[in-house]
Amino acid sequence: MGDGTTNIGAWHESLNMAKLYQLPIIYFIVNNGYGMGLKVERGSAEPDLYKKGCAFRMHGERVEGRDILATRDAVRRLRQRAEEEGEPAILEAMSYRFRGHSVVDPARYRSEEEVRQGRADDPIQRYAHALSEAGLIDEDWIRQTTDRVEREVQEAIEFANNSDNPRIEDLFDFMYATPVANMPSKEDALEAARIAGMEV
Ligand SMILES: Cc1ncc(C[n+]2csc(CCOP(=O)(O)OP(=O)(O)O)c2C)c(N)n1
Repeated sequence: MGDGTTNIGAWHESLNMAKLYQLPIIYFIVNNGYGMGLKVERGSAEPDLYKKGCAFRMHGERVEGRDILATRDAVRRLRQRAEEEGEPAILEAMSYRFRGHSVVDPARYRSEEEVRQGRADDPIQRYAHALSEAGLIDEDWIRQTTDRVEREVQEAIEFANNSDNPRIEDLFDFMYATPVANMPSKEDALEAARIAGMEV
């Protein structure tokens, strides 16, 4: 989840239930410094987000999220605890948001210098560097992989642009693993669309 989620009441209720019922859950928070345009320190009375489970006696810790291996190790450890001891935990992965919250957010609430510094610590480049240092990959491999991924992404964008819009009656398909009580049926969705004046 994002850091913004940790200020919502439902999240705190979920922590309480997870601890009471000893559910094997890892709450993995990506703390990228901002919830929409709000700095974490301005939106959360406790900006050390991993501490937010203390009211429920839930273990929490922070990891450098830009360090892929450190993050993997922390998740492994907490996963083992969750599975073997039924101990839920919070893991806060520190990060930085390169762009605005969405395409309509020009991110004027932060300086260009801050963004420049944040971008300088790119986790993908950091890991590529670590792999190069270990002699596992070289410049050629990095270039070829970058080109291949770029091609794949462009193809996916073209596929999406050339596809028909989804149908309104398919709105709830593939959203939940199990049936949800009171979920609108396809007929309800169609009826709502008709009432809204859409052609269905
Ligand atoms: C239940 C709910 N409340 C409020 C919102 C409105 N909202 C959309 S994004 C957001 C903040 C998200 O913050 P974060 O997860 O840190 O995402 P980031 O800004 O880093 O993309 C809020 C409050 C929402 N989508 N859902």
